Amino acid sequence: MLSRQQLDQYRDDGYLVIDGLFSPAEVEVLRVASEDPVVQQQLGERGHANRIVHLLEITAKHPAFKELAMDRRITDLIAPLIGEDIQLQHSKLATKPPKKNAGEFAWHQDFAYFPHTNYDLLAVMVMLDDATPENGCMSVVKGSHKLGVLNHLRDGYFTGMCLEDKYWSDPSKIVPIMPKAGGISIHHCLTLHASPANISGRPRRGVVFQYRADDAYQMADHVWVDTGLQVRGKNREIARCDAGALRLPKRRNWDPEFGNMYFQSGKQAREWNKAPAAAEVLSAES
Ligand SMILES: O=C(O)CCC(=O)C(=O)O
Repeated sequence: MLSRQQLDQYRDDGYLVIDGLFSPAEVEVLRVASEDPVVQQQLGERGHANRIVHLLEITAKHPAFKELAMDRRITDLIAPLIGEDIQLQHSKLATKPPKKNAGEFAWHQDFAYFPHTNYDLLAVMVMLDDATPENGCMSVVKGSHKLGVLNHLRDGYFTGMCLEDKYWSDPSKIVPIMPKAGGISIHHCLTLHASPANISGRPRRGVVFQYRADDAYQMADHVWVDTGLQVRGKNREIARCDAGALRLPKRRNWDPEFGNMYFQSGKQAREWNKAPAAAEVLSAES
């Protein structure tokens, strides 16, 4: 259960750190799962020895991670923040290499990647190693979840990073997020956050779950294999639309899947739309 003070902190500052949620033995089970040969092979293919890797769909790669995503200690804790009925939006193992000075992740808001019909989404990061400034722990801009969606686009295309650097220029607003192994951080989907390079010479591993209220419907970006996993309560099949006007994260060279705002038309209509409209042809002829 979150205390009144924790609820107020989440509402006012847009983040929380909770230590000691999982025991050292449970953390060890997760570390062993992250050493699984399939997981290690996929991390290797993505170059985790030299750069930050977010290995997505981690709940589908080892049962320990699916159990963790559904653990009542997490889902009951976040219910007062986003509601009783909760789905997973995505999951990942977030690794930073032991190689010094690698693993930086630029300032961004998660919601800008995958806009939904409302803002009841949050990320939980379960630490498998103590998070410290040396190993590139996340930092947040306190209170930035109240700024709305900031610009992450250049020339109309999504860049994956926020372009409004004035928001992290005041050091008094930057808070390092330092849960110990077995602890978690929670941040609102609009909280600006980043993580610097790992200079510790040791790995930094965390499991990230993005959770959403079941009435938050996704308008853009990927639908992963575990997107929509019901982790608490039920799916009421109601889309609550109170996110306002949103610019969607259009990507270059990307064929969007069904279920987002870029895929709202039938195959034939898309073909027809590529040809000049009949009205345009007529006006050109006259
Ligand atoms: O792995 C990290 O340190 C960055 C995580 C992050 O920014 C995210 O998952 O959105």
